[in-house]
Amino acid sequence: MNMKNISLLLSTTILLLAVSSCKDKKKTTSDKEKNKVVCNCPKIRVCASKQAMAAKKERCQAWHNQKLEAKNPKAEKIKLKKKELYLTKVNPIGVVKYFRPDNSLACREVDLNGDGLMDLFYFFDTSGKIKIEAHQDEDRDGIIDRKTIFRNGVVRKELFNTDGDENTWEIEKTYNNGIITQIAYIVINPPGSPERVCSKYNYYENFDANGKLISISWDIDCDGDMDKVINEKGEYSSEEYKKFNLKADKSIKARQLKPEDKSIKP
Ligand SMILES: [Ca+2]
Ligand SMILES: [Ca+2]
Ligand SMILES: [Ca+2]
Repeated sequence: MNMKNISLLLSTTILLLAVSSCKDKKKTTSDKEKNKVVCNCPKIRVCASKQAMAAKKERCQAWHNQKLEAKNPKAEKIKLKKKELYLTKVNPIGVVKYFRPDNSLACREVDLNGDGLMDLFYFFDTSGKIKIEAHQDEDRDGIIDRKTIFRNGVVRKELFNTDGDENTWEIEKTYNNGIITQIAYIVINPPGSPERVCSKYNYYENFDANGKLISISWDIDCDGDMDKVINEKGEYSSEEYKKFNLKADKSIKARQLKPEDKSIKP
């Protein structure tokens, strides 16, 4: 067995130990503590559910299948060819590339910290040259925390996952030619609101063509219509709302945007 194989085996063993260690910890947790499972794994180890790990391993193939199906539901599934690129002896799998049968690049996966787990996933168009999406797992739990969508190779949207559920994105940033135009959030409504958390975006920050914040609006009763607006004039304007693609409640309250009013989140 050469050094490369030994280090790969060692890394895999460490990973398996780490996953089983996290699993064992969960098993021994009492009912009372079910919601606050703490993993004592050392930093290099990874605490993630089996499902999240499996999804991470098959992310490229699954994404490719989804795109094919969206174009043509009857399209035949294509098995991508995998090519692993070993960077160093301590970094057993640095980059993995997946190719279509015509040899165009479908995905590129990157292990940023050398723990053998992929952290960054790039997905390419059928030419294999233009990036369509990038997914990033920022805390090595197997769940994607940030998704970037490109148009003509330039960032169009950035989606952030703050609740560990990849089916919902809690923050959405929209760009026009690389300049921010809107940030949509799901924020907690004030006490006394009909619903404290809406199922869709309920707070928007809107920017002008230069990326300057000019308006903030908030739907506090989750009906999809904005109830509060803060803008430069301190008045509700239906024209302005149309521009931002937002609807307003009849009783919408407006106040003036002050210099200290800033984006609530980065
Ligand atoms: Ca994550
Ligand atoms: Ca989510
Ligand atoms: Ca509303």
